[in-house]
This record gives sequence, structure tokens and C-alpha cells, in this order.
Amino acid sequence: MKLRHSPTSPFVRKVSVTLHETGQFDSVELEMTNVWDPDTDIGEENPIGKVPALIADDGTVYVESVMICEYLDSLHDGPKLYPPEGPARWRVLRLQALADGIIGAAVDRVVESRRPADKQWDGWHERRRIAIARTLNLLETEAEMLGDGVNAGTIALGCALDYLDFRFPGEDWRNNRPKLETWFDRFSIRPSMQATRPHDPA
Ligand SMILES: N[C@@H](CCC(=O)N[C@@H](CS)C(=O)NCC(=O)O)C(=O)O
Repeated sequence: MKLRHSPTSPFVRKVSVTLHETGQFDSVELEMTNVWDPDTDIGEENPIGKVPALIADDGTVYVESVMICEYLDSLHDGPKLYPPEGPARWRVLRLQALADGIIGAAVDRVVESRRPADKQWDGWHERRRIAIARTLNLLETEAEMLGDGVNAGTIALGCALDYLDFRFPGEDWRNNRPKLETWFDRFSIRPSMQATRPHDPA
């Protein structure tokens, strides 16, 4: 398998953490991809033009991080990151959706901030910033239920919070969210999280 990869993308990171947690990291070749490079060939494999994209051994291209993570979870025999059914499944999918919402809004802010100043729209920035804050406030009220386990939802949340630290270090999400902070401190020491910390390419 091959993963079109970027060391800064939180969507890619969810896939990388999933690969580590399911013991499959060594079976995947990473292909560094700068989707913003005008000469990128990402569109030849992923017509949507985004990372992550997973190219399976039979040549099938899987796109969208949620689908790639669940596909990878189907390929191993260990404890599943996606519960197969019932309330546990909906809890995990809901957390994954909320965390992906944070990631999407944060990535939008980063992309917007790179436009020429006269093309940026402050109201749009603010809309995304408020959406992130509201979602974090909700998750603070639920943080004690996150537990110490690893699943697709907690992976997405861990990647979301670390991405906020990476891209918005001056806007500490921890303020007034002590339960989320405590959860994150425990989750982020997992080897899968340590091995995949976001960094700008050299
Ligand atoms: N919903 C997609 C989002 C992926 C995404 O937006 N990736 C960014 C990098 S963080 C990207 O490739 N952007 C290129 C573009 O928007 O053209 C997923 O979950 O995989």
C-alpha cells in the first residue's frame, strides 16, 4: 500500500496514527506530497486533489480520511478502532465527526491566512474560530467520558488538539478546558501520537 502523505496535515495524521495503532505502519510506503505545489501530481491518483489518499495493493485509490481509517481498520485482527455496531459505534462516529469539524475549520483558517491580505475576509476567519471554540466547549463537558481508550474518535480528537497547538500556539485551547487538557496529556504520550507529531517539511 502507498499513502500520499504530508507531515503537516491533520487529516493525514489520523491515518498515520491508525496505521501505528493497528500495527500496519511498516506495510505502507509514504509518498510525501505538497498538494499546494502547482506541479503536484496528486490529481493523477486522487481526482479530488487532496491528501490523504491511500493506494491499495490492487491499485484501488481510497480517499477521505474517515474512509481510509475505517478501511485500514478492516485489514487487521486486533482490537477494532471502529466498533461494528450499536451505541458504541455511534459514540465513536460522533466524536470523530466533531473532531473532524475542528480540524476542517482549523485547516480553513490556515488556508485563508495564506491568501493575499486584500483577499482575506475577517468575518470568515472569525466564523471558523468560533466554531472551533464552541466544539471544544462541548467536548470539555464530555471529556470525562472519553476514557483512556483508543478509537477512531479519540484519534481524531488527539490530532485536532495537537493541530491547534501546531498552527495556533498563541490561542491556547486549554484555557478554561482543564478536563480536555488532562485527557490530551494522557492521550498524546501514546507512541502512535509521539511518532506522528506534525512538523513543517525540512
Ligand atoms: N475531508 C478530507 C479533507 C482532506 C484535506 O482537506 N486535506 C488537505 C490537506 S490538510 C488538502 O489536501 N487540501 C488540498 C485542497 O484543498 O486542494 C479528508 O478527511 O481526508
